[in-house]
This record gives sequence, structure tokens and C-alpha cells, in this order.
Amino acid sequence: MIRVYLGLGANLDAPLQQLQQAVKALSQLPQSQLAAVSHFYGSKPMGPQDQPDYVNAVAALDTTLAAETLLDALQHIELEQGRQRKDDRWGPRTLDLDILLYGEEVLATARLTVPHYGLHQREFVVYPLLELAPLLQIPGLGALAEIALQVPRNGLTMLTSDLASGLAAPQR
Ligand code: PH2
Ligand code: MG
Ligand code: MG
Repeated sequence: MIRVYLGLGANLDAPLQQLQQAVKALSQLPQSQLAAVSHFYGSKPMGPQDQPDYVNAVAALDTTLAAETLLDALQHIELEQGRQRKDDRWGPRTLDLDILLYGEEVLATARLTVPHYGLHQREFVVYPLLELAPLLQIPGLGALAEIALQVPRNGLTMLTSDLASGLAAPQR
């Protein structure tokens, strides 16, 4: 089993529900066990500012799927939830599922860069990840807790409604 960390994000069409549905889909992936899901967080949009705020979270998945097979499965979930592939980089979306870490591996293929290239600069990745793995070491970057000291929260808020916390934990 490889421990994988995934970034979840949405800012269109009821983003909270999009993330809840994505968590359910992740819990049903083959050859995999969903180990943990962070709180959901409200975050200010990175990139173009004329788009809604995001809901973000991080999930821990234990899997025997190869990295690119996992990527295929994640893209399938994105499409199932109405993701439209567009050119506008950092534009709004119904669901974004990113592979942040794949065990301790460093991957650079045409389709995948792992660790995720923006991981250490994004408050909406660093803080949810810190919640799940406070002692995590990021290949090539060092201790996550040290990295977090350099990342401003930028208005990141933990969403604590029953809706967010009650359904974020996978039922199995
Ligand atoms: N994703 C983007 C662009 N901007 N901003 C926040 N706060 N959270 C995201 O997940 C995000 C973003 C495109 O992937
Ligand atoms: Mg992304
Ligand atoms: Mg993505």
C-alpha cells in the first residue's frame, strides 16, 4: 500500500456538496482505502479574483493503484461531477482532484508532477494537510510544519457546520 495525499477543491455548483460527493467517490475507488479526510475549508481564490471562493480539503488514501491509474480514476470522478476542461488556468471549476503526494515518490511525467508543484505555497493545501499529517516530510522540501510557518493563512477558514463535518468522514 502507498499512502497518497489528494487535494480537493470546488467553487461552482454547490461546492460543499461537490466535495462531499467526491469524498464518497474516493471511498469507492478500487484497490484503495480512504484513510482520512481533513475538515473542509473556505479559501480565497488563487489566480483570477473574479470567481467564487473555494471549498478545499485534503484526503489521505492508501492504495495499490499506480500513480497514473489513480490519476485516470480521479479525472473520471471530476468528469462525473460536471468538470469542463477549459484553457483558463486557475479558473472556476465544479471539482478538482490533485495528487499532492504519492508515498515518498518524486514523479515527473507528461501527465504528473509529484509532489504537486504548488503544494508548499498554497494555504488551502498546506493547512488541511498539516491537520492530517503534522509530522509529514515532503520529498525535496522538508518538514511540512516548517513550510507552514512560511505560508500566510490568507483568510482560510475551517468550515465547521454539521453539513461539512458530519458528512466529511467516510462511512464504511
Ligand atoms: N484551484 C484553482 C485556482 N484557484 N483557489 C483556491 N483557493 N483553491 C483552489 O483549489 C484553487 C484556486 C485551480 O485548480
Ligand atoms: Mg488544482
Ligand atoms: Mg487539477
